[in-house]
Amino acid sequence: MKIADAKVIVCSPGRNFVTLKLTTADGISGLGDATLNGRELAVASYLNDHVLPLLAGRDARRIEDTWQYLYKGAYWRRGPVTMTAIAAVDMALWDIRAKSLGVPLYELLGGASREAVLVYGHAGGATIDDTVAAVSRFLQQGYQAVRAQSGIPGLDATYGVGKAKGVYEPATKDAPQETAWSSAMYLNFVPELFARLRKEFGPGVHLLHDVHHRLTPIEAARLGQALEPYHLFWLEDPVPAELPDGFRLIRQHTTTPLAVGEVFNSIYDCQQLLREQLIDYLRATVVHAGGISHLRKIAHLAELFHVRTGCHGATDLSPVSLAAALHFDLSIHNFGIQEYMPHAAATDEVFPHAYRFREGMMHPGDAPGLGVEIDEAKAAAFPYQRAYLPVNRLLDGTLHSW
Ligand code: GCO
Ligand code: MG
Repeated sequence: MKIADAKVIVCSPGRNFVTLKLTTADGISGLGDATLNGRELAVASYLNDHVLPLLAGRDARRIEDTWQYLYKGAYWRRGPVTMTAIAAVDMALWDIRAKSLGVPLYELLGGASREAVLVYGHAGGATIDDTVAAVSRFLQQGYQAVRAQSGIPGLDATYGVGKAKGVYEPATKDAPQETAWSSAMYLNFVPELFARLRKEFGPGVHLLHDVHHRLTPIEAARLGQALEPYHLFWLEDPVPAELPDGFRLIRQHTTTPLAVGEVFNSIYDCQQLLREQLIDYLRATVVHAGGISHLRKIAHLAELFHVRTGCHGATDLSPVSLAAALHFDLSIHNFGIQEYMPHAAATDEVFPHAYRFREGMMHPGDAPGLGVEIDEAKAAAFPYQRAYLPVNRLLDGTLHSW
């Protein structure tokens, strides 16, 4: 089971994806997602220039040893580029191992802990009425959990609200979009949105909301309190995630459940939040947090502190990552919810997959391995396009978190 071939495939079927394909001497291939939105080529170079030369001839079965070799061997530990590159190798090796045994990956991870995984969809609208209509469309499709974002009166563009109906893709070609932000306007508006949503849809549906790292701790505490009557499933990324102490203050003031971690790449980013029980859901994800091997360690640590998972699953995570997340979600005990944004049709054509959605739940399918392939000929028809995530400024021009 020696690794005989390794290549990095960069394509843009609707948006950019970086995919690692490893093939063993006996002809088994595995895929890993290496997409880091807006910084894709940095990971492609890390893999091509520094990792691939180390993989030739390695035993594909030695997944943990390879992980440690790439992590400790680089000397420069952690960071999104490094950890995304390691994640891609790790995913591809798990895919190969499961395929070699003829089993879906979740069987290797301890087997299914549930029948299927609960997912949440993204509803966004320019106004409260539009958001109500968007949530209602998700419920009609069978979703049991919906994230609701709405345009804010007085602000031109808001995170989570697309210009047109359909898939929301914040990255723009060639240059970042600049958006304007006012925390005061936002804080006055959001409770009204959720009051209306609860009134329309009753207590049964799970409602979620993403603040996208924009508040100070005391502002977030105020928002958490104001939203308590509408019992959200979670309030996500209330403050920028690099300061765990910020969550202590929020926690002292509200019982609204908190989620964070889509930008985390290591167990060390998570440990204080877990140990001090400052959050309820951890959003670290397979592609940006070191792959399946590392994310399992994170989830097991979280389990000790009664924190559940809620893996990031926006469309900038490729179908390979989504499949890996679904196998992971199905297998671990402390699963909470999985984010799900369906990919564009062109993406699904490039990445045929076995996972499926039914009545608000997903299942990775029972194809051997991850259950995702890449059609390289189709991928080649969609060359890379430079794209950037937006930047956000306060009304006086000060650069703020986007
Ligand atoms: C989410 C996220 C995304 C990110 C995106 C950045 O909760 O799904 O916040 O929408 O903005 O993944 O690349
Ligand atoms: Mg988010």
